[in-house]
Amino acid sequence: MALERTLSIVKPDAVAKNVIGEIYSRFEKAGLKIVAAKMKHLSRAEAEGFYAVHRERPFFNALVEFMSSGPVTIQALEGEDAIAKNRELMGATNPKEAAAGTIRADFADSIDANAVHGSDAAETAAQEIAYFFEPNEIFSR
Ligand code: RTP
Ligand code: MG
Repeated sequence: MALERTLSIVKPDAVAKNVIGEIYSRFEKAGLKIVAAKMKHLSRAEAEGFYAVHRERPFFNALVEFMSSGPVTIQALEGEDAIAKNRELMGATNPKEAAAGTIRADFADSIDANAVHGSDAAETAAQEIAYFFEPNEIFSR
């Protein structure tokens, strides 16, 4: 197992539902440490840049619209197998398909408003963390 970092976002729907703490608590109980954190209302351009890999997808516009619709919290999580562990805690993209007890099963309303983002691989995790955090904003523990 490798010590990894991953980029996590609590999306606008979950911030509006007042469950930031509940979600942070799941990370901590699973052994993931929050090593960087901020709250931000993404501009359209910031959301477009973040999800640039999905630019050609039919859902891109809706995704950007949603991600810039209200404040989010952005955090870097650190731990053994952090990338896969976070994806496991999140559950499937579509909350209807998410396993019981996952964040999306418990807090997401739809495939668009699905509560959280998590990096999907080591390379994207590094890029995504660098997109939002300067090295001196990350506190490895
Ligand atoms: P995320 O990047 O937000 O962590 O989600 P994910 O890896 O589980 O899913 P991804 O394929 O990367 O898609 C990014 C976000 O786009 C929306 N989406 N809509 N209507 C659709 O078919 C569809 N597919 C994806 C979701 O909100 C997803 O989180
Ligand atoms: Mg993704």
